[in-house]
Amino acid sequence: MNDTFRSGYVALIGEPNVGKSTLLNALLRQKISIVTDKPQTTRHKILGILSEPEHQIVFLDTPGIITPAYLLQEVMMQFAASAVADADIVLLLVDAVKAKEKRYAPDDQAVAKIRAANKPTFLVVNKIDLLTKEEVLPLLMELQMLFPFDEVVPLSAATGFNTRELVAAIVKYLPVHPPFYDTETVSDAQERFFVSEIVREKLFEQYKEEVPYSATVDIIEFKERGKGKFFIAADIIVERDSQKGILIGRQGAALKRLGAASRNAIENFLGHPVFLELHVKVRADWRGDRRWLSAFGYTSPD
Ligand SMILES: Nc1nc2c(ncn2[C@@H]2O[C@H](COP(=O)(O)OP(=O)(O)OP(=O)(O)O)[C@@H](O)[C@H]2O)c(=O)[nH]1
Ligand SMILES: [Mg+2]
Repeated sequence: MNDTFRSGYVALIGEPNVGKSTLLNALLRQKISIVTDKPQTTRHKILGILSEPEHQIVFLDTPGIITPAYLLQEVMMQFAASAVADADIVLLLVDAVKAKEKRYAPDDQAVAKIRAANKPTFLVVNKIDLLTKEEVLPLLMELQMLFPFDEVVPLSAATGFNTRELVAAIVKYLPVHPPFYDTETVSDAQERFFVSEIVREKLFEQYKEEVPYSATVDIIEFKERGKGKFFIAADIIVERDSQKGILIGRQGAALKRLGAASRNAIENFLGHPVFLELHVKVRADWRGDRRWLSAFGYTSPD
């Protein structure tokens, strides 16, 4: 390594559903953070490492900023706050369409958080594939009034448009520092975390409204059984018997569908055949119980 190598932490912050996880995956050219069309998909601080010859950027994907209504959401907001605290640079993401329709400007909470952090802050206007060229410029002018952003970058995480430009802008602000992680490493999380997230993604895709929000996935067993075949047992935890019923479905049909979709995605991710066993359990009000939260991996940072 030479003395011009740059490395640092970059937090992705914004309201739910603006495309933070999609952007992380696009920047890494690899899917490490789950994406759905529903808000509040991400519940953790998810680290993704982009290593290039002259720099290493450690991205932190975070849960969308909301006013917490229960303990799980409070922990989610602590993850977002700790990402801002860890960051050398903060990216505030907004959804271009919502911002244009004014249903969605970067809300005061997110701006207040980054203002207090007093760090280089970029405004990233995502989903511009959904706007016409003529719509983009006036929108950027308007959004710049919100905060003295160091950079404003319109892009599309979905198509990849302008994502290289974002990386180039980030590199300008990165401190000179040796890489924090081995340059082969993409994340600090274990395979079993990604597997639990994949099942959670399928839950969001398959079930409506309350079930995905009341559910979490707990990996009970993860081991190689026989040659290159993995045995994975996971509990899906919900808060009430009625949710368990919905999850399982008539004669187990819904759970079977969930298992098949999850297994497929897990096999793609691991690159191995997988035997997946899912069980549904009820833990009343687990989202509001500190001990259950920590048992299921939602331990508040620091
Ligand atoms: N058209 C378009 N859709 C996008 C783009 N980026 C993300 N999306 C979609 O927006 C939705 C939300 O994306 P996510 O990446 O899960 O958003 P998020 O900000 O991580 O959401 P939370 O984790 O809930 O805070 C998904 O349906 C994505 O496919 C984009 O650039 N263009
Ligand atoms: Mg997300």
